[in-house]
Amino acid sequence: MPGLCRDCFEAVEDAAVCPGCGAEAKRLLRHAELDDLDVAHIDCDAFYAAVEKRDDPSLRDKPLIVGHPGGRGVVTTACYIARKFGPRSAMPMFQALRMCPDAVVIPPNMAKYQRVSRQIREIFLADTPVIEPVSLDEAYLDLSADVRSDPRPAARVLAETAMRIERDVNITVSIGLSYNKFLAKLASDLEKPRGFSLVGRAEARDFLAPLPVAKINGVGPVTAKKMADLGITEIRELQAMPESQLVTTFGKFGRRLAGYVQGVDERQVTSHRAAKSISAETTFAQDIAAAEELRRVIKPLCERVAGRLERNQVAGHTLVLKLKTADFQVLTRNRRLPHPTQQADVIYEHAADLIAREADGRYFRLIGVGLSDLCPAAEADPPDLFGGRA
Ligand code: TTP
Ligand code: MG
Repeated sequence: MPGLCRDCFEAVEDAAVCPGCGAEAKRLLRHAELDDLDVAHIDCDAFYAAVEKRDDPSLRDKPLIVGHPGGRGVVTTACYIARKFGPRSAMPMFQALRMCPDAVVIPPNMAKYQRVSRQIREIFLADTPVIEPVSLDEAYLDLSADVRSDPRPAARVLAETAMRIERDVNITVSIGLSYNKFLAKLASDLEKPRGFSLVGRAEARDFLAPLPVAKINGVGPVTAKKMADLGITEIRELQAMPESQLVTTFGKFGRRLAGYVQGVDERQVTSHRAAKSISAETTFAQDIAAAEELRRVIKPLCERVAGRLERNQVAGHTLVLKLKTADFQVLTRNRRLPHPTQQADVIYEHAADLIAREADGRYFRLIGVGLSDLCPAAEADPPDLFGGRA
């Protein structure tokens, strides 16, 4: 079976340790499809905490929590030493400190993490021009032969990239390598920290079968709850359902889901997110003038928008309210929100406020609500205000 040493990048066949540099078994990659996989997902390990440890070496061996200290604060991330005691992202700080009273707490420094993130993207650019950042600390890379001139296999390029990040940025990353984005993302999470996992075509279905449904890209808490209500908890149960049933049960997302659970994902790695918005609208059977009634109609639309934001793993920073008057005039009202959001109740609260300004007795025949200025879900709804990242 083809193999590769992650420390000296030499090919290894069946040896237990690297014959070139003596690296131990866990530093060796072995996979039947090692040279055929070319879609990567790279995610930094305990990102904010790793950057803080890098900048203050006295913290290196201590449990570290990044987050706002004090009453209502939550953990944004905990280092791997602290995680042994239980603290996790989005946990209330008082609870995390009860589990790990010796933890050092540092408030987040977003400007610094953004700088580090840019530095890492520069390193990725040496590998391929096709990079799709998902949040500050993760990105997909397309390393297929048609987008780059370097003839070395993707696995080899990535092993060197991980090393370069360790050397030049002084933090560690975990890499997932597969043949599509869905599997690459799952793979990067398998052996954190400092992991490198491969999922090939031959084992994809068996690999997916025992995983909980919440691992599926786009299955957030709302969809996971819906599945649990139907008695579906593992991917194997979705694998047994025909696509038609998935579409009936989960709407348009059911089609994508049907592919995912069989290891099929047609999404391309795209360097630039198309500028777009997510919205929902409805035309009334009879024209409406009362603000109260307009608010009642818009509520399910806000939920629909929130569901679509969640499934697309994005959040929106600008709310757009659309109204069409009985005489077919279209009004749109924009509001920049204090933070990008993915949450139905936040969308509703602002939409209801805009409705109150417009409902002056005119009759309307249509109402719509949407969010534009989309960004990765990771940047939504700051944890210190809402108790967790959406
Ligand atoms: P993650 O990649 O989810 O977490 P991580 O990098 O801290 O740890 P892991 O090794 O498991 O990848 O998120 C990246 C950063 O985003 C994280 O360092 C802090 C921030 N974040 C939040 O602010 N709130 C959250 O709920 C999560 C999960 C992350
Ligand atoms: Mg991470």
